[in-house]
Amino acid sequence: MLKRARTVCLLRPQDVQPSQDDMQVVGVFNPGVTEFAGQVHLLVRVAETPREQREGMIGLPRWDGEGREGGRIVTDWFAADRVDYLDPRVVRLRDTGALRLTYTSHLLLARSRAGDRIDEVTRTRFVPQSAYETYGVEDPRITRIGDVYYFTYVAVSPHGVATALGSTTDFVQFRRHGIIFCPDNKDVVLFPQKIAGSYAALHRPNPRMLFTSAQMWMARSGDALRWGQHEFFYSGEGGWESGRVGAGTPPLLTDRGYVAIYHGNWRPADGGDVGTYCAGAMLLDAENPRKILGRTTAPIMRPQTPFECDGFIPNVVFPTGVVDRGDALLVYYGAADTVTAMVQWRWDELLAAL
Ligand code: MAN
Repeated sequence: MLKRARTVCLLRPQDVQPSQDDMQVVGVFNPGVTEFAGQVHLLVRVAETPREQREGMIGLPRWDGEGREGGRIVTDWFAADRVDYLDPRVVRLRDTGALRLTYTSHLLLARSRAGDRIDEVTRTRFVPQSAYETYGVEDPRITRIGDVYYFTYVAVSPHGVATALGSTTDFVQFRRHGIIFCPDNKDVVLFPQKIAGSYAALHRPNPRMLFTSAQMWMARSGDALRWGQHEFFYSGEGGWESGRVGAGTPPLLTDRGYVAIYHGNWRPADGGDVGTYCAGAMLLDAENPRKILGRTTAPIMRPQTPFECDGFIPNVVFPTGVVDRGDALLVYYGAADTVTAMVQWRWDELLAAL
């Protein structure tokens, strides 16, 4: 495994105020990251659960925005014995068979000058608004294209788990461009420039397909809004990638090609458990990024530190953001679905491992 030059835990749930008084923050993780105006900007996923507890009941949160601005979180209460836990995050309601999340997420902006500590947790929040976001918005990935900072994010609702696109030029006002990949699809990252005339994205369609395990696909677009020309990209090679694979950080162009950090999941056969999430790296051809030139066969990162091994979902490292610091690569990730952390690698060592 690649040697980590440095690992820092940047943000914990107790560092963040809940979005409303009756909620509590249980996770601040999976951040979208970019440099803007000389500072590292992080759009952090904030997961909240209702503060109130009721005997024999479970409270499941959802956003009551009905597409309006200024929506808020309401809690639906169910008898605990009418609900089956699929894992700590997801329950099935016995009466309807519907799935619900035990928490709900929105995005919060934090800033860092040096990239290795948070200097400011702002009050800027990107909260669910549309009917496709009722159960939350999650896991943003930021790609700068020209002067526009695009971010893909997961939109969760009774319609399924889709990926939507947002954008900003100032990190004050945010535009919504709607759903770009329909349910179920997540782990969408945009490449930072046009390649052979079109934009490219990696995406991960439904992980429960009949004929295959989870696979990463590549799509193209003329305008970064309308996506098509879908092609298979990568399906993992067993072992630490046997449960799931998905894109992690937006690809970075180097003189050897695009470097992309991705995640793989190993899931125990007996189910129930979420399994272990590790990270790997890929080198992609600059002219034809569907061509994988190199790949770290062993994970470059697996859960090791206490905050990666213990938390809401133990044993998860989930890279979502990247900053290029010349001789070093800063990779931002969610650990144990609870905290935001940063790992630093030396470029020369990472490239040698590819
Ligand atoms: C999975 C996990 C969760 C997420 C839901 C909905 O269960 O990735 O983190 O909340 O999907 O997207």
